[in-house]
Amino acid sequence: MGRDASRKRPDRAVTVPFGRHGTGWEVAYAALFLISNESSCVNAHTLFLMPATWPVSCAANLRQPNGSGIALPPAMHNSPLSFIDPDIPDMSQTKLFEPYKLGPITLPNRLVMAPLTRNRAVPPGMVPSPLAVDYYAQRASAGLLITEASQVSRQGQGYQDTPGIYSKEQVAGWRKVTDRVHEKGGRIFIQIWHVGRVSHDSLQPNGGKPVAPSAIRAKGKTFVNGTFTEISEPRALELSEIPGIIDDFKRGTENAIAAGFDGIEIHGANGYLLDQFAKDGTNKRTDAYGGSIENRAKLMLEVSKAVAAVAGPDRTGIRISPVTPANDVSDSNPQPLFDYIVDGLDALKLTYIHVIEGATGGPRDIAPFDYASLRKRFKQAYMANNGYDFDLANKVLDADAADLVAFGKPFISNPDLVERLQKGAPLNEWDKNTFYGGGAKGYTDYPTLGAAQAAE
Ligand code: 8OZ
Repeated sequence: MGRDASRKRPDRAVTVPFGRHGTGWEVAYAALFLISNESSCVNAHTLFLMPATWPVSCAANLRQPNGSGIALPPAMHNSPLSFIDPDIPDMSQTKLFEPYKLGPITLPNRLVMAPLTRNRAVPPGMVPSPLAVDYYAQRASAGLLITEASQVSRQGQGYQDTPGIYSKEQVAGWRKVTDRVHEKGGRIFIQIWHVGRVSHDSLQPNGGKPVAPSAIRAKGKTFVNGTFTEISEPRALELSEIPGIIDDFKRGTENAIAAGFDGIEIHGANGYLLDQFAKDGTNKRTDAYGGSIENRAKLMLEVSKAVAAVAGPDRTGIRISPVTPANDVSDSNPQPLFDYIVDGLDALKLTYIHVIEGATGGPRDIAPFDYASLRKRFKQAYMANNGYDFDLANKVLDADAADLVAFGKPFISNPDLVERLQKGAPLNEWDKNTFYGGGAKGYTDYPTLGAAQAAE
């Protein structure tokens, strides 16, 4: 850490370490984190199925543009006066803080809050928690907020207490979120998903099997009924069921618009249904949705087309993860597959591709892949994600290799991440024990810089 950071920062991790004695599932998740090498750069997406050996990386250096810890001197903590300190880089001049025009929406900066699963929806209706209103509104200074993944149908749910976007009650719950975010001057997209095979019978309508392109069980666990459980054996979707899946995404989009969202992000990443169809490790179909690259990419592109037809392409983005091993997914030749997919997304004129570079929450270089090829093929915005720190984010923006950069965990613990980075101020550390499930603790109670200083 920088000079006085350890003394001055409102460091929650120091006061709320792994000593929680709860019996909730957040504790179980935390245990999994401990198994997974305590990697500070493992993000929310990875805990279930990722190897245990990834190196510690980005948490502490997110705000360190020059590789050394940057923290405000005491005088700046306490004084409204600003002065020039040669040791403190002027971070407000970096490209990360420049506005960006995303279709019809002007983003005041290039920092995007990544979709982050928080598992606090209210059962049985899977309605967004009233706390979600505060949680998202607190983070409204992000250039763009992307919500946690929200299932387009009951069949599309894979984990306990994730919110949906298929019922009137869910729309009403989300409407409260979007209204408050807009009142606070923010912009918010909803991420819509179908988990496919990454689910459990007990979450499925009538206790049926989760659906997949092919009946291949994912190695790994999901969290249901308060415990970690093996992912269930899936069944292959009938060809005749596929239009229904596309309709579910379409209805989710209509509902999202009714709920006041500024746009939609399709979850095409991390080994969920659309990624399962695209990749040949999970798709062994012999019909029009299997075999060739064109056939495997078909569902992702058809869903994209359907969503864009409802929301408008300039309000439709998609998240992809060409080489991630998340949720036991793999492809024997991802470059031509994703070159083809991105050509298709470009033809649909979607507003952004959100690309998880490398293994979700893990090594960026897990497999060779030419992301510049995707950047070249896609004329609208390129949103980069995975293991970015302040330095790398500015580097890729300066090199025009990306337009936007999505950050995950730092946004969990820093509602005012943008302001903190602009000021070179210390960051709160996150408490892994409260990532998944629970209430306000670790959700809406992380202090802003102003609140932390007032409390000092
Ligand atoms: C963490 C826990 C459960 C799901 C993803 C939506 O992997 C997720 C997710 C992340 O994209």
